[in-house]
Amino acid sequence: MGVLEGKKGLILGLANNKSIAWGVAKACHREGAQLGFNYLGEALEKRVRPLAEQVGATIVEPMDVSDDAQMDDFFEKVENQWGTLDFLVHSIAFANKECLKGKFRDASRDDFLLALDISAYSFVACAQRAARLMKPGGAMLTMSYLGAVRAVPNYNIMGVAKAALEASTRYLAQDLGSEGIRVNAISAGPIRTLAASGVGDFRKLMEKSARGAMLKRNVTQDEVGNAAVYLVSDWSSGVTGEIHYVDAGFSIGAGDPGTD
Ligand code: NAD
Ligand code: 0WE
Repeated sequence: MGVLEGKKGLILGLANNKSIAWGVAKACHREGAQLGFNYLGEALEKRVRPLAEQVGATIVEPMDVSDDAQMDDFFEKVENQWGTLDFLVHSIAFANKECLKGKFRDASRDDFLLALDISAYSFVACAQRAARLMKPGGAMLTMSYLGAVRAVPNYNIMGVAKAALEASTRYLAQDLGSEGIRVNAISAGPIRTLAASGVGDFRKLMEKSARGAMLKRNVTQDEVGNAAVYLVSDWSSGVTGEIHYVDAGFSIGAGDPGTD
């Protein structure tokens, strides 16, 4: 009997079988959860629907998190089909590609607002709609990165967005704590996904991160998935407002692999 047996959960941000959301989906399905997904646009529907079917999804609907009307429609469908919700996993980020290289200071107002809107505010927008469907025991989870708390070369505006996302995690935990709903984040080490493939020199970053990690390797989508199961399940019932690192120990080190 899986630890998520009888629970219904949304996994937002599945793009393909390399997505962190896919690692989370497989782990949650293995543990007995009933799952629902969104997709961004018709191009991704072709990829997302077959994956969703593999894990027996009962909801697969479009939602662009930059559009309040699409968000309302999506959560209305969830309410009509499921009535209640036990957990939500937010695995969504976006910034203009040109912002992930060169100088942070070159970001325009629109670049800044877009990155913060899609990568940070969208978690708040999901939380306010999901909370209405949750009973005490509900749990929400988002995906962050070390660039929230350290200056990582080229991560730039996304680091500012992740800082806002992590602070939002704490304030949502404060708001929803009295309703018995927990809110946490995973800070994952670098993983080769669609969002990472657009990034120049990602191979270098992966190599450096493996060398600097205590485990001398990088983490996988499946490892993030297993940690996600813990954070959305009753096993973590005493944990909220937490940023849980799944980074093979990179962040406890000096970040400089030195001469070893
Ligand atoms: P991914 O490309 O597979 O997932 C990103 C998702 O965001 C996609 O499904 C995309 O459709 C969705 N998205 C973007 N804009 C959207 C919008 N307007 N509306 C709805 N959905 C939108 O890449 P991933 O690496 O799995 O990223 C998932 C999360 O994990 C992100 O928050 C990312 O910052 C975080 N993260 C990634 C890494 C990494 O190295 N890959 C490390 C730590 C954290
Ligand atoms: O959060 C991320 C990536 C987020 C991301 C990626 C892209 C690429 C394609 C957001 N927006 C876009 N926009 C695009 O057009 N990560 C944690 C992975 C990542 O990205 C980096 C990293 C790491 C790690 C960019 C620079 C430096 C390090």
